[in-house]
Amino acid sequence: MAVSSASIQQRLGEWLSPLGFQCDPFLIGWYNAVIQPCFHLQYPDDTLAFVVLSTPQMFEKAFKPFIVEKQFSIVRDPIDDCVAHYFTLVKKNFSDQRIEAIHDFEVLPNRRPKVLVQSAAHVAGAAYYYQKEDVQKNLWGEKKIYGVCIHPRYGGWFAIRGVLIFPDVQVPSLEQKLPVDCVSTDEKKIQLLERFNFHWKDWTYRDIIDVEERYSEGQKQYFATPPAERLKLLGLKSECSLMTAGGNQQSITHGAL
Ligand code: B12
Repeated sequence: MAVSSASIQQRLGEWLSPLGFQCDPFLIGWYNAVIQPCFHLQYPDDTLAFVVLSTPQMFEKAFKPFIVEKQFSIVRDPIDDCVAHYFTLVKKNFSDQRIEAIHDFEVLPNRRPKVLVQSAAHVAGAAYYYQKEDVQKNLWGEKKIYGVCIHPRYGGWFAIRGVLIFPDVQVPSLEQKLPVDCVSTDEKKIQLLERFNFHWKDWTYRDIIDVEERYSEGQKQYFATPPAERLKLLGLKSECSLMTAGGNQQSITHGAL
């Protein structure tokens, strides 16, 4: 199809950047090349996709207006519903293109995540995915150590909300952008992985590098509050269907993102 990835990226940016989202392109083949076959996305290698991150600004620019407007139609986690709402608007705006959206919280019938958003962010060059294997010494033996993405501008103060796939757009010539290896020493990488795995509640892994922007105190407070009390915190009534938040079998529920 005669559309360029640059023009799609521009259109997506026009829609999503003012709302505090960042979109970076990648090819399905790049993603499938680094992960196990059981997680592969079933599209041809040259298929265009975008990974969507929420920056610290998303809370004010997209989430709060969404909550004011839609508080009584929330059926799951408010943040997840908010992102789903904006993905739906994007799809409507791109009515000339087929788009398949996969959210970070979606799972397959076998409970595996539908998309590994950290690997997607890494291959798209959006945020470096630091894993146990990035450290020379193995300090943790057989212990499971979760990996974490660090953004060159926001450190750990962001989340990876999902991918938008354009199944009808093949771009074999797309140039791969490498992620910035901003946590450069082994010592810092160890510190990062230890903080993310064992002390994530104190937020400090997010400041492993100097950052341009962090979550506001209000945003931190929101994420630190139990789901049932979150709307009250925003100055809204809490009698809506937040009761159901987190109870969905097709999704994974998280705390602070
Ligand atoms: C399940 C899940 C959890 C589980 C298990 C964690 C895990 N990583 O497995 C639990 C509940 C414990 C959890 C907790 C948290 N989580 Co969590 N979690 C997820 C979720 C939904 C899926 C992760 C998963 O199961 N991955 C499957 C495993 C197999 O993937 P993997 O380890 O990356 O392995 C692949 C790579 O190694 C790849 N690979 C191999 N070689 C190479 C080489 C290269 C170069 C690359 C790129 C890839 C690659 O191949 C493997 C697969 O075959 C993701 C969102 C998503 N959809 O991805 C969020 C996510 C990872 N979580 C996130 C966060 C923030 C948290 C918490 C801080 C939040 C919280 N309040 O609970 C805590 C912190 C961890 C902790 N200390 O407990 C963020 C991380 C953001 C970031 N900056 O990286 C994510 C991305 C959610 C988001 N929307 O942003 N989480």
